[in-house]
Amino acid sequence: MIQLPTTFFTATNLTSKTVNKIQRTIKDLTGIYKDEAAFSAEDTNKKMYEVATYLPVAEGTEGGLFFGITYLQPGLIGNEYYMTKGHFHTIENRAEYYWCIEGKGMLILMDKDRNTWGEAMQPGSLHYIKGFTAHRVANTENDVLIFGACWPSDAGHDYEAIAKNGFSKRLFNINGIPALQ
Ligand code: S6P
Ligand code: ZN
Repeated sequence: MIQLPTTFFTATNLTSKTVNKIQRTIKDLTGIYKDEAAFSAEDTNKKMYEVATYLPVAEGTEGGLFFGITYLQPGLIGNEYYMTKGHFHTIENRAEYYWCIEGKGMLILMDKDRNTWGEAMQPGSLHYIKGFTAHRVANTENDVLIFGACWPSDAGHDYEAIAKNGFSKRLFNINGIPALQ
């Protein structure tokens, strides 16, 4: 991770007719949270996050780049923060950049040997996610967390491995402090 000046990326909106928007609700995170009782007490139609993407070439095109901004709501399910589903790339060696625009959170990373670690996200933090590394973001504060992403257009998303086996560590809110354990 390197720290950029916070004025480096200030855009929080992508407006163009070529921008797609994906919305994920709590239901889309089924099976991911540890506290199943807390999960089933939630309104599963509530919005968890939105992703605005600019896809200038067809998905799967070799050599192109995609760009996206994720808007992740604040909240807890049990003691676990609202977070993205997380994925490896289908072409596993494909890398990606994330950078934090607004809010605070934790980028949770896991390699193929299931070693898991976190990088704190705050405005201006730039994160290089190397290939073969699963990535997920948790919102650790009370405001919306907004972060940008840029990834190869042929990377693809493999959600299955994470949906099945999860990350080897979870990020819990322990007395108000994020703890990866
Ligand atoms: C795409 C990039 C992001 C995520 C987004 C939502 O490679 O990593 O745009 O798609 O942050 O996360 P997820 O895990 O639901 O795709
Ligand atoms: Zn990715």
